[in-house]
Amino acid sequence: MRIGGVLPSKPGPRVIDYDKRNAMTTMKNLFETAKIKDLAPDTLEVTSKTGLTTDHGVPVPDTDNWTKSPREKIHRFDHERIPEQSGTSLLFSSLFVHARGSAAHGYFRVFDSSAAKYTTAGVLTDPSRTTPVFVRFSTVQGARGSSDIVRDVRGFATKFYTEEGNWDLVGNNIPIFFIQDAMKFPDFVHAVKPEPHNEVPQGQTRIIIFGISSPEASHMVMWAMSDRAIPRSYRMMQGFGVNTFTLVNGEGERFFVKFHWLPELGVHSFTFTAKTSKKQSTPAPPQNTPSPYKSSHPPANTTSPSTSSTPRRYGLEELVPLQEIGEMVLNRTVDEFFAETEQVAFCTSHVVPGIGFSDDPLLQGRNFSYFDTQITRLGINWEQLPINRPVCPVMNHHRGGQHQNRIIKGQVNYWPNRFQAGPPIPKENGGYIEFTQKIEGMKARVRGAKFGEHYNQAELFLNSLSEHEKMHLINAFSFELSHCDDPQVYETYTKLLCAVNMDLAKTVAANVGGQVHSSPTRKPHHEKSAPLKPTIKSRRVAILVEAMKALLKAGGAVPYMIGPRRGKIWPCGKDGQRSTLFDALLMPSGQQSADTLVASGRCIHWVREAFGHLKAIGAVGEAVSVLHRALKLEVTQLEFASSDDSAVTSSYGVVTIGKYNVGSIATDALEIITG
Ligand code: HDE
Repeated sequence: MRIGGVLPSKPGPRVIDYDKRNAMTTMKNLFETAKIKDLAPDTLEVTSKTGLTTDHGVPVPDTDNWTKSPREKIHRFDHERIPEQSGTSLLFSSLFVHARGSAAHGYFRVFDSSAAKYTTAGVLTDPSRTTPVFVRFSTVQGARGSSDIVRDVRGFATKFYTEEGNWDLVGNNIPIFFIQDAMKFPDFVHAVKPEPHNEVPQGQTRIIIFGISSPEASHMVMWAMSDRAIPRSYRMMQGFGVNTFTLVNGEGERFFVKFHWLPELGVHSFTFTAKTSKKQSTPAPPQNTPSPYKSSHPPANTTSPSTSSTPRRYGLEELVPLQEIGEMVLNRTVDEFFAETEQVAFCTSHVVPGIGFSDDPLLQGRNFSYFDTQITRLGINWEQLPINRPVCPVMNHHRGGQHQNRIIKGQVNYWPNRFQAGPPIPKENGGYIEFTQKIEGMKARVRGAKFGEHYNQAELFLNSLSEHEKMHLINAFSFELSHCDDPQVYETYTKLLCAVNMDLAKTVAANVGGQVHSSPTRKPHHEKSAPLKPTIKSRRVAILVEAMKALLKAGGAVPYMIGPRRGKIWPCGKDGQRSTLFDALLMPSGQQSADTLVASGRCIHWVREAFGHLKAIGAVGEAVSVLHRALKLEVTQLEFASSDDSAVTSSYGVVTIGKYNVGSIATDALEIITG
């Protein structure tokens, strides 16, 4: 037995052992200081021979499937974080995942009581109610101070302060998830977060690393590599409850439901590849700070289409149509980031009467994990914090704990008691009743057979993308995989892609220098979902007017840009806005204007950069020559319209418009911009 930490009762005189000290200063021993030796007994190298056990040493045969009892893995995960060190101050412990966020206040209202056939929940059925909400949007992987425009899933967590208590709908902007059982979550998060030995990289896609050994992630990885993972703003992305919940109506009937948010402004993405995110983040205006925001909230027994040209989720929407039942408006930003955005805490287990849970093993695990994690983050009384507390009365017999704010008068803190004080509330008076159901079958720690198919939906997602979206996806896969130096990663992943789509697998393999496979590992179904209606709302379109201004100034005129309302003109030079900050670029016609643009190195660079970042580009009449000058080195096949009225759209997303057809500019521009 080794006994540590025992000090001699009387320390003797300090004797310096010169031989030992000299030995320690040689290069070899510099790495073997007394401290390193001291730490050695506590250091364990993980190898293929060090098998898994619980914290109390019992061998573990399965870490991926959830049963109610062995919760240690999730428990440990929930309490993994300690307060974050930041500069000279200690910030309160950040969320482990979803650490970087922005939040806003608002309200939710249903259009009518049509959902009453599914649920008794007043928040979903009573049109006379205005339910306050607080929504926190977030990225998943990065730490609290990381960029919020990286390729990542976005969190979309909504707290409804209803008359019957708080309902937390803790969702994401992608309708599915990487794993099927919550028990895998700690492994998944560890794999996508910075590496444990050096805490890098920060806020970057590491999902493929996890995906190589977890084919169940295939569908979600497709979404993560698509433009959906680089939303243009939190105001322009969908939200999904992801898990299946249940609704119970007045007759006691139960329905399965998936909750969806559809943004008024449409679903838009940054059109850049991962490598350009730095360019995008530095000078960007606060794209992701919520401003008045409007989205509809259609809980229904279905998934829903989105409003971008990206596809529907499963094709199930065709079978069970979406029902829009209400609208959420976010109209107020927070007064203090820490007190509101940082301290807000959500729990999937928080539902109100009329809403319940399915048996989805992901949801069941989440119902345990969120409450548990808040205990570490905010303490056991976290629900008393101003941003978290309900707007309806709270009374129970829970007492004490750190930071207890409430002073409860009276002699009893238990039930039943002889005063009948603090009695349970029966169902007739609004008490929450669990849905009663008959259950039969085996109880075993295994994954059900229906969880075994991983590629059909991934293929459906890919098939449903438009051509330019496919191109973005291929670029994203190629970019991410070419940054994995270990051939095992890119070889395994391109092989896995053969089960999704052979063309995708071949192109990516060729791009990353991996093995190009010739035969699919699965029979493709070739199905696709209908695309969704695009919208130009809120798109930022750059119009290159620099040349015209210069021209007018040279002639002694005082140029004004006149439009139906006041707007801004930004310089495109070194200190101005980059082309990467816009969704599209339009260059007006005019010979002198075009000549000035062609002569300006900055403008040419601007156009090239826009093209390189896959922006929609429109050129009218003589401005086509600017495209020639800027792009001819890169694109030989680019077609250009002659100077008549026609418009030509090339497969590169560039449209050129005839000289005189001013009327068609808006239509064509709209078409290319919305893809
Ligand atoms: Fe979370 N998740 N999660 N998650 N999650 C957390 O809770 C967890 C999952 C989501 O803005 C944590 O308060 C498990 C799916 C959002 O405050 C933690 C599993 C979805 C947020 C946690 C999942 C989400 C979180 C970390 C099972 C989409 C941020 C801190 C696989 C529906 C909420 C915290 C905010 C946060 C656990 C999976 C969304 C650790 C065990 C699926 C939006 O408790």
